Amino acid sequence: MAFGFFDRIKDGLEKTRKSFVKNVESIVIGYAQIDDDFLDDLEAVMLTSDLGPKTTEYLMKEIRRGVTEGVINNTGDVMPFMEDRITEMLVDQEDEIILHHPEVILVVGVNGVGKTTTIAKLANYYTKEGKKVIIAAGDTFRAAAADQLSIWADRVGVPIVKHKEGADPAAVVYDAMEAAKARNADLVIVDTAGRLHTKVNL
Ligand SMILES: Nc1nc2c(ncn2[C@@H]2O[C@H](COP(=O)(O)OP(=O)(O)OP(=O)(O)O)[C@@H](O)[C@H]2O)c(=O)[nH]1
Ligand SMILES: [Mg+2]
Repeated sequence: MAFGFFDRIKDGLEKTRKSFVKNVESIVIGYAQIDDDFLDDLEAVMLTSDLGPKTTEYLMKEIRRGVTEGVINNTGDVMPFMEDRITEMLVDQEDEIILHHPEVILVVGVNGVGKTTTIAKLANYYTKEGKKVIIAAGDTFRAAAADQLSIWADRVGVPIVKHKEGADPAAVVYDAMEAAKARNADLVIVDTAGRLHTKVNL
């Protein structure tokens, strides 16, 4: 079988996963016991691996508790402990996200952080879950942004609502909501132009 598009996504994430695991393992090997330096290094790896400050803070709290309660006795116990905690967190998030009809996910963020790519992943995930998804090309600012999203929409097999470059993003979202209601869609995922907090006009 050809090395398909989803294999490439899986492969891409695999590299991130492997480097995270490798970095944790190298700290585990580097320290004979759990001390403050070990915990500091571990925290740094989590933050630089993009686990995010909230998740990192939660995991560090859990790990410290694990150490105090004697569940974690040496550095080798840390990785399995983290795996369990992370699995729990992911399972907890399996809850139904569609509370409104249609539900809207507005994806915002700094330029180039992966908004459009993440929308494709979300659209694929929820389509496979049996949800009816529509995506809205709310990034009318960057040339070719709507084309990029259209390619993803084709690959995933979901309809896209888009206007011309430079159009009012709110009008795109309005049309997407109308389309979602007319087609009885479950989920509208809205792409937006990348923006920095300093660009007031965006
Ligand atoms: N390694 C890796 N690369 C990613 C991931 N998500 C997106 N990318 C890449 O990052 C680059 C930017 O991704 P986009 O999805 O276009 O980012 P964006 O936030 O929509 O960008 P703007 O619309 O320009 O603000 C592309 O080359 C993607 O292939 C990811 O999870 N891992
Ligand atoms: Mg984008």
